[in-house]
Amino acid sequence: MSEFVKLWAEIAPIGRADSGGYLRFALTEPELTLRDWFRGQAAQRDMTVTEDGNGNLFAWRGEPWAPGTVLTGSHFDSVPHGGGYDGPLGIVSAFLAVDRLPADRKIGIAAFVEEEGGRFGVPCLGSRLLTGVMDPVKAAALTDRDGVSFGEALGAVPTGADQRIGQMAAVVELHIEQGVALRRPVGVASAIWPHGRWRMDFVGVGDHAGTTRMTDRHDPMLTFAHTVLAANEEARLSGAHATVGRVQVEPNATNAIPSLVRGWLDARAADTATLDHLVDTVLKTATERAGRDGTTLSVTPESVTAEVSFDTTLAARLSALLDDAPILPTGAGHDAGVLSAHVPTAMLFVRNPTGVSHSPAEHASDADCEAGVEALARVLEDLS
Ligand code: HGY
Ligand code: MN
Ligand code: MN
Ligand code: MN
Repeated sequence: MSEFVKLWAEIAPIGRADSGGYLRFALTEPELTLRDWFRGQAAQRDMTVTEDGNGNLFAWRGEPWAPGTVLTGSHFDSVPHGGGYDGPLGIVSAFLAVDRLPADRKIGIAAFVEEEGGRFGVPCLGSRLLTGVMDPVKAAALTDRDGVSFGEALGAVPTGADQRIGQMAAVVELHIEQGVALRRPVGVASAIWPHGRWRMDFVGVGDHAGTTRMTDRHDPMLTFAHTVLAANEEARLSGAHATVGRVQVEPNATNAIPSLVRGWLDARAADTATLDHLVDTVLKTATERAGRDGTTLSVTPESVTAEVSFDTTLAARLSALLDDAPILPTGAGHDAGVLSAHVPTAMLFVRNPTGVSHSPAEHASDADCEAGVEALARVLEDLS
């Protein structure tokens, strides 16, 4: 049994649901258990563990935050019923890669908090706080579905920006591929598509489903439905990606016309102009439809992320180091994308045979994961 298979078996059961997917929400019991596992792995390697005041966890070989350190790692949290590789693969691979390095190399391994935004709604929350992109007070006030705030879950207002991230020599995040471009076990990221999330609140007039004439209704579900159709159509027309999820309906009864329907638009495109056009078109259509339905729409942009172009020299250097590994863009957001504005940053992707992610069906072969560990070790050795 390979070291990877052994370590992977240790975390695989943690937070797994009957669906086969994972419910590993930030700072909830399964993710806290993974954090304990992380501390155990660090202890086995005599690595120093630190937690910043933002909920991010680190293991250091050498002095914590020592200038010139190469930082790797990823996140533990998942989307609801997401796959087990998205995030944890980068952390397990990091510990195994460190085992292959000369003892004097300064390496940090990070487990960033709330990368998916699956609990508090804002993705890459930990890396945005660390780099000063997210206001700590605003972050503390974010709430989950049960009304618990991030500040309560963390036990304090986050401490926010830590300038020491700029002292790192480089950041390298290994991640399962979320798509089907790779024909080889490992690839190198070139860019992250511009993307963002927009919270849309459709407000209508709650009423009786059985006694209210159709002509008298102001039904936000109708406006919402037209918006979903518009998002799907415009994305198909422009080659972009649009999804409406995290839907809440109030009062969500069978026999009551809702008063509120809330949905989050997740929009992404290969370039900013296409993304802007997509979002403008969707919101214009939604507003026009609301006028017809006698409902109102309010839109809150959240975590809009500009295109990330990873350091091309670094990407080319790693591709060459990895026998001309393919260099490819991704439509998925990552902590590495946030960090890339502050440190020379690279991402390695491990092949995903079906491309499926954010689903219990997400999978990568043990052989490809082991190739990922080997590649990460070579990259960390080269950079450190
Ligand atoms: O949603 C994303 O782009 C990433 O998987 N967090
Ligand atoms: Mn993800
Ligand atoms: Mn991820
Ligand atoms: Mn158009």
